Amino acid sequence: MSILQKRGALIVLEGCDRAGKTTQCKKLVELLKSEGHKAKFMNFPDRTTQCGALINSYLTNKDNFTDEGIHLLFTLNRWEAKKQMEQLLNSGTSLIVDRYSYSGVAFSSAKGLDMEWCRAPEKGLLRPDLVILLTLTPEAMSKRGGFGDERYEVPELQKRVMEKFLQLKDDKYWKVVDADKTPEDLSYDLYKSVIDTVHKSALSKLSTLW
Ligand code: Z5A
Ligand code: MG
Repeated sequence: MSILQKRGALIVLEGCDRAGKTTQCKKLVELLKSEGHKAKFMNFPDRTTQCGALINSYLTNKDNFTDEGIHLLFTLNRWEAKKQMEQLLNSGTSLIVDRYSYSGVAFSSAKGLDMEWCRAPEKGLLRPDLVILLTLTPEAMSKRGGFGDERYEVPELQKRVMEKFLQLKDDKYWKVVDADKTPEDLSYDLYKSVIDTVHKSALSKLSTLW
């Protein structure tokens, strides 16, 4: 008799700068682990790879690329992680991922690139089981302190990016959540959807974008 290996869920958090994506991803991993689930935090861009180092030097204004060039580097940064993600998911580890292809398409198209062109190189990457889009009103955002020094941390661009996220939203597997809560209240809210997705995805097949 074969024993069915349950797979892990691929869960992505997206949203604007300072919405609390990193904080929540890490809290969700802790909560899953505390209930006996295998879970791992991942983030994009992953600045630790060679490609990620180029992205980092672009974001911190030390280097420059064309809009098309940096778009493809962000995509490559996800392609280089695909195999490892697949192996972890198939061995039963849920991945809680801080930004993914949707940031790639939203940021590049907000800068003026054609959205279909931006989507094309993401085709074939793993499709998340759940995407949580964290939103903040401009008032709530202003309470979180000033923008940092990175290239994209300007209000006009962040506003256009949020419009692009809403265009990419697919109601079948997206959930939009107002992030203007304490970190504890927010993770309590998110955990319900996360655990539900972990249970639902366990016996389904992984699929790919788009
Ligand atoms: N980018 C792209 O163009 N193409 C791509 O394909 C990808 C990304 C993947 C760097 O991303 C840039 O790369 C990003 C998009 C672009 N540019 N922008 N903007 P990143 O992920 O490295 O950085 P970020 O997401 O923009 O910023 P962030 O500061 O990491 O935001 P966050 O993760 O959402 O927030 P946080 O670190 O959890 O919290 C921010 C602060 O708020 C911190 O002081 C916390 O203590 C505080 N905080 C967190 N939660 C709360 C709550 N609930 N209440 C009050 N205060 C809170
Ligand atoms: Mg972050």
